[in-house]
Amino acid sequence: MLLMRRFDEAALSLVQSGRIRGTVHPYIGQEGCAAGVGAVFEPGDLMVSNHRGHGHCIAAGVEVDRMMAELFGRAGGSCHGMGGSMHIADFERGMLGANGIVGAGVPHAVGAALSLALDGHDRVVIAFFGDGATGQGVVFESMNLAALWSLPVLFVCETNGIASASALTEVLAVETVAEIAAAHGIASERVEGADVVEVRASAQRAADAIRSGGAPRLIECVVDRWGPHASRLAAMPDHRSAEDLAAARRRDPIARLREALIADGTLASPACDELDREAREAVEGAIAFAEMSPYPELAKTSGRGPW
Ligand SMILES: Cc1ncc(C[n+]2csc(CCOP(=O)(O)OP(=O)(O)O)c2C)c(N)n1
Repeated sequence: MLLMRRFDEAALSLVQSGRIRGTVHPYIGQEGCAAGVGAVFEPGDLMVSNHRGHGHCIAAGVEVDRMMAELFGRAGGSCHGMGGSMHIADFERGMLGANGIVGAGVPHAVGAALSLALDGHDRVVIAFFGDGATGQGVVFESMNLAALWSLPVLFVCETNGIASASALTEVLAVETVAEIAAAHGIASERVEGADVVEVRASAQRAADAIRSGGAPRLIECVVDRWGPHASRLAAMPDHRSAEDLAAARRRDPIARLREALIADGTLASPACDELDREAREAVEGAIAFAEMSPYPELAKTSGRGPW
């Protein structure tokens, strides 16, 4: 979680200071979900991500050096600098790709799961998506096929209650995404995303059921995003109240875990600080790696350039 937090704080400031171009969607506040679900991700499992995908990539084990080089558009990136923040993929780690089109990764996960099922593997495909993706018909179609064919998909919806500028309550006819899963015959659990221990336990139950030949499952992680929807040079307006944002910050999954670890004697405060220092150093190292990495040679990657 610390690495995810420090990575995205750095990404945000790199865009705002103009050192990198494009847009990044900070995962700040939602780390409990990727860390909890990622804890049950095993070698051979697969994952698809969305536009807010840095935390998911870190959970899959993608190296932050290669992620940062991707943000800098450099050849050392996991997609040789040709993907950028919203298209980080690393097949060796099982990360099939982030995706800038809302909802579009979900059918990829179902396709990958069909392939695993046909080959007889006991692997799981984790599909991260946000509550806003439920406005996309393909998400319903994907759930339907996964349930109909008993495919090994763990759908993970990160419900932060807002899709860019649209509140979930204004765009969804039901109250929870778990209800959508139920309508497709998919068993689900709704968990507090700020409680990484609870998320992990829920993910473990779901993954065990899927690996033992069960049908797909869904976890709805109720999370908070208190950072901006996206970092751009010109800030976007945020429609949420200052009180709501302050309350979201108070539910910080990292602070919560730190307090719990100190309270039960697992880690002392200096050890927690040390972990944070290591995360900051890893991100600083990733920036140095990215800046030293050359730009991709377009002629080698495509006959006509990247577009
Ligand atoms: C098909 C499509 N429509 C609209 C957009 C613009 N857009 C980018 S992110 C986003 C909000 C998505 O909300 P959600 O899936 O809940 O994820 P969150 O940003 O809340 O993490 C929108 C509308 C897009 N990228 N793709």
